[in-house]
Amino acid sequence: MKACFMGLGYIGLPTAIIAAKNGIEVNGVDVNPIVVEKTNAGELHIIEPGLGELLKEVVSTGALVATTTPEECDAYFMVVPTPFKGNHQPDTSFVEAATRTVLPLLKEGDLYVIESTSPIGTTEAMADIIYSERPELKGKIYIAYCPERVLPGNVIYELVQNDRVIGGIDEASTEKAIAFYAQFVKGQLHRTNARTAEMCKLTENSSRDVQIAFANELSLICDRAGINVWELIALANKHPRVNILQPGCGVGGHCIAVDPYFITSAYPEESQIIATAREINNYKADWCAEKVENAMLKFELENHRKPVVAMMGIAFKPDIDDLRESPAKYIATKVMQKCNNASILVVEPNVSEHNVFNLTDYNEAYEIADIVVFLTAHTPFKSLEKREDKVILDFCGIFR
Ligand code: SAJ
Repeated sequence: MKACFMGLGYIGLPTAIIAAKNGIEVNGVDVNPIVVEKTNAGELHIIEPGLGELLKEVVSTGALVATTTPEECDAYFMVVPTPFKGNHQPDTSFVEAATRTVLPLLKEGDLYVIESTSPIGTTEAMADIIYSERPELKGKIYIAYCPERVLPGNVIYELVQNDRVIGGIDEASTEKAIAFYAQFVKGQLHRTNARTAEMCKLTENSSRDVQIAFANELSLICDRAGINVWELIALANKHPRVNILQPGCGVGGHCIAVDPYFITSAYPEESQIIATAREINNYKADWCAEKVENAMLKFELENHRKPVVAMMGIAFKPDIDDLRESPAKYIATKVMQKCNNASILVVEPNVSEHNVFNLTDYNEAYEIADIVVFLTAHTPFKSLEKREDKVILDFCGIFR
C-alpha cells in the first residue's frame, strides 16, 4: 500500500508521518519546495510537540519521501487549505488543484479521500471532475470524505485516538476508506455518506463557535450589569446539565472562525444562530479594543500624562505560539494604531522574536505598565500577583 498526501501542512504532515510510522509507504507532496526539502531533511516546518522525532524516524527508514509532484500510489489524500474569499464564500480551489494534479495518476481500485474542511457537496463535485476527465474510472475507484478533528498541540495523540467520521460517495467507498484509516486510527471509525461527513466537520466547529459566542455575550451583559462573568459561569456550570464555555477577546485560529461561514454562505436563511455567533465573536475583539482605548483616555485625563500599556499575550489561544488569525493580535494592532504616542508594550511569552512587534518580557511589562490588558490566558500570567496600583483589563479571566 502506497499513499500520497497532497499538502504537508498542520494536518497533512502529521497524518503522513503517522501513516508512515504504521507501515504505509508514504509520498508527501507539497507545492512549496522549501517544505519538501525540509521534510526530506527530517526537519519539521511546523510547531507540534513530539512530531520532530517521529519525522526523523520515518524519513531515515525511507517510509516517508516528500516531493513537489505526486508519484503513482494506491490512495490519495487531499489535505490542503480551504480558506474563504471575499464575502465569506469558501474557496475550494486548492482542493480542486490538488485533485487535478493526481487525476492522471488514478487507476482502477485506487482510493481518493478529501480531508480538507469543505462545503457540502465538495466530494461529489470532485468526483464529477474526476469522472469527466477519466470516464473509464467511473465505478472503479473509491471516493470518500474524512475530516480531521485534531487539536493543534495534541496532534500525535488525537490523530490516533480520536473517533473519525468517514463518508463515501457510495458504500464501497466508505468501506475502502475505513480499511485505510483502520491501519493507524485506534478511535472508532463511523460510517456515513460524503455530504453528512462534510456537514459534520462544519457542525463541530460551528457548535463550538456558537457556545463561545454565548459566553462572550454573557461577558458583555455582565460588564454592563456589574457582575463577575467568571464567577457567574462557574456557578451556572454547577447545574448538572449546563456547561458554558469561557469568554475571551474573540475567536481566532484557522478553523472555528472560518468553518461556520461554509454553512452561512450556502444556507443564509436557515443559519441565523450560526451567523449571529460569528458576528458576536468578531464584535468581541472590537469591544475589547474600545475598552482599552477608553481606559487610556481616562488615565490621561486623570494623570495628565500618557499611560504605559501592556498587551499581555497575542497568540490566538493559551499556551501556543501561533499568532495567525489571532483576535489578541488584532486588538494589540488596533490599539497601537490609535495610541497617540502612548507607550504600548507587547508581550508574548511563547514567541522569542517577531518582525512587527518589539516583544517585552511579561514580568517587566507588568511591572512598568500603568494599564495591563490580559488578552490570552497563558499559564505564566496566572502566577502574577494582582496589583491594585494598576488599571487591569482582564479579558481572559487571569484573576478570575
Ligand atoms: N476559545 C474561547 N473560549 C473557549 C474556548 C476557546 O474563547 O472556551 C477561543 C480560543 O481562545 C481560540 C478559539 O476559540 O481563539 C479556537 O480555539 P479552540 O481551542 O476552541 O479550537 P482550535 O481552533 O484550536 O481547534 C478546533 C477544534 N474543534 C473543536 O473543538 C470543535 C479541533 O478539534 C479541530 O480539529 C480544529 O478546530 C480544526 O482544525 O478544525
